[in-house]
Amino acid sequence: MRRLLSGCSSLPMKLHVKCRGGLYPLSDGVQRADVPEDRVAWSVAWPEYAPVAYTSPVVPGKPWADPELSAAGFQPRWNALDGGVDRRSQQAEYALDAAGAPLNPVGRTGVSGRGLLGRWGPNHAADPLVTRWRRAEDGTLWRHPSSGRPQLQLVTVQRRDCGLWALPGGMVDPGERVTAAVQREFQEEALNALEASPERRRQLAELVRQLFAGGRRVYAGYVDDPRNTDNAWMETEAYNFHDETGTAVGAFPLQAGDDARAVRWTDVSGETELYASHSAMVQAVAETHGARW
Ligand code: RP5
Repeated sequence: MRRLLSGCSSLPMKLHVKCRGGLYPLSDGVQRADVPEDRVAWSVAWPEYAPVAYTSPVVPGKPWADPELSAAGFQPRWNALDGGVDRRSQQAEYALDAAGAPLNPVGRTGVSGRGLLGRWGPNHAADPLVTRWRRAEDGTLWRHPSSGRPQLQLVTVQRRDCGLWALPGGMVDPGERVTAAVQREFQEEALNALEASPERRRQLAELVRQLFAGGRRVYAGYVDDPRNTDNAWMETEAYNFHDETGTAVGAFPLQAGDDARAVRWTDVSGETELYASHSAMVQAVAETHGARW
């Protein structure tokens, strides 16, 4: 399914592939109810649909999580900015089910509740795509032997939770601007800023601020994240920060931190397998730059 989002590239993104079928991540055996492709959409009537109810025991009581829908005093403003918490979807205005829970705007996932996600409805993230050109040993652009196209390299991190390589993104904190979150997450995951001295942290922040000043938004919307459920799902805003000469990012002292186990420059191509639907975002960026895919 291709999505065309205003102000963003059209992404060749398949939706509900990674959040449908199989075991729910880190759940100790919670099996998603089977949802055939032609029954993903809520518009297809399916009275017998029986998703497995699951909210991970790690969620309740966390500062980043909502309470249960029935909790006293919890009166969320759906599809609206709710204090610091943005409950608006970039995908579509969402409906509520009979119990008053937001319904995943893309469709069924085989699991109800929140799974590993804290918010009912959209859980907003920010993702940086930091790119440079792959270069040959003599410093000239490397070109693919048959297509003659140059190739992008991308900063990726290995996630601690599943071991997959991913964009170094993360959740937007309540009240935080997305452009600030994308810089903060890059510093924490790809530069290990949380363990740097205050002086070093300031230097890293300045390096990132300079490169990220020229960022371009490449996607805003739903993410096919394996944690998604019928009532809680990931959305992101992704920005490309491209260093044409490679001189600015050459100064980045890549070091994994926070949720990242490892960090590296990855050569980008159609074989690049990444977490959730990150590959589709990378493909859009490669095409924009006329790079090999
Ligand atoms: C993905 O999960 C987003 O695209 C983002 O990269 C990530 C945010 O979740 P955490 O890395 O904070 O778990 O859906």
